[in-house]
Amino acid sequence: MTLRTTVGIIGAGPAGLLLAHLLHRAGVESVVLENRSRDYIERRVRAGVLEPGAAQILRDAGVGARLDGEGLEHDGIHLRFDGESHRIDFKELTGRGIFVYGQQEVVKDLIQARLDAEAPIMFEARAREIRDIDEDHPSIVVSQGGQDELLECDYVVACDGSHGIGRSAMQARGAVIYERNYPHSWLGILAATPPAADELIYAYHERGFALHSMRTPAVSRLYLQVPSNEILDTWSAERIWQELRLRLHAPSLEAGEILDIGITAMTSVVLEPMHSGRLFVAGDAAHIVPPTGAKGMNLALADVTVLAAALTEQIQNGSSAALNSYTSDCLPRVWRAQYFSSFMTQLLHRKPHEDEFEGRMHLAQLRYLTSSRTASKSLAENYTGAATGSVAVAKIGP
Ligand code: FAS
Ligand code: PHB
Repeated sequence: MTLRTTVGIIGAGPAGLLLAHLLHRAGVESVVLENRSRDYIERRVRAGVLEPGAAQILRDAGVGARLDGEGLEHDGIHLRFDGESHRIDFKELTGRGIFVYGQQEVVKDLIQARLDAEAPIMFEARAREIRDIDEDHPSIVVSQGGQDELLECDYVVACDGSHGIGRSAMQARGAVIYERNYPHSWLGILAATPPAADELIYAYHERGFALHSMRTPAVSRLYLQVPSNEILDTWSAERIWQELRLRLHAPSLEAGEILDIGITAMTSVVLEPMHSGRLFVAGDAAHIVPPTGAKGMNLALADVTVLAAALTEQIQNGSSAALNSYTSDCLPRVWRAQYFSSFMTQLLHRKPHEDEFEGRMHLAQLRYLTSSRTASKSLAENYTGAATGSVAVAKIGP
């Protein structure tokens, strides 16, 4: 059977769902294809920090009510190292804070909005192939319930994450992948225990990095640096809690039921360009950042905000300028976030076999960051997304 829509969207993560929602609000039809079940993606625990700009995008799109009602507004973070704890006051330094609101909550809010609008979203529907990308009507081969269907579109947007068919389709058309892999991963847990502090704690420790975050006043989100080839089974609950207390300098951190556990590899990836013909790529499908800078979800939401406006301009007014500049409009922000995420990762993680000279270099940089207002402000601007705003660019020459 052949289905028909204006924009075919692969993936119901933050990128695909927000894109569909923004297009719907602009009067542009789309179909969202998601290969997992609704229950699976609403329970998938991932990112947790929204920049104020991303929070405003969700509010302006009419899906910010629960964020404002249940999200935690934080004015800063803590950096801990060598027995010291230093607060970086984002609000005082930049006038901006951050919002702690689980990615799965963003996904739930956007799915609900899609269903309330009675707009098409197909769960357990796997996009297998993208065809005729250079034609006016590209199509997507979709497998659902053992049946293959063809979704005919005017445009295809791959929001299918880091292992999706969108990225491979772009690479087959000559797109280039820029990549860095880090020699460590994060072991992350979601636990039914009250946070040990009111704000996030990023801890540098000779045993390895640790991060204290949260979801609610009763649920904590915690991470430990582990070797990149770590086996989860080697980590008992007791060992996890002991290591977290030690690295975070948080003896009062209470153990609680572990509700979710997983290991996430740390890698940096950028795909250039992010569009070709009638195929566009957004979110993790186009770029991956190590989570140390809390940028992944924010970049995904920013990409599709740009793309939704550009597609609407083309479809409703026939103007292709914004669509043609999608890649060049997004890449400066993506690389800025890459740099900051890499900076935070290298600052806070000890590489395997680091010697004491390198250990003292970490501490020297951390002491500078927490004693210099200029350095603290730079970190605060990058973390809250202020650094990716419209920076005035001095024109050289006449
Ligand atoms: P997503 O990966 O969220 O969504 C892609 C969707 O496409 C998925 O639902 C997938 O099922 C679907 N899909 C894939 N192939 C398909 C196909 N062929 N057909 C149909 N559907 C298909 N970021 C942070 O900032 N902080 C964190 O702590 C953090 N932790 C993370 C932990 C893990 C395990 C992972 C994988 C990522 C983490 N991230 C984190 C990054 C993450 O938050 C991403 O930036 C965010 O999910 C990006 O959203 P999307 O681009 O929508 O991609
Ligand atoms: C989270 O709360 O999941 C989180 C917060 C900050 C990060 C990464 C993850 O840098």
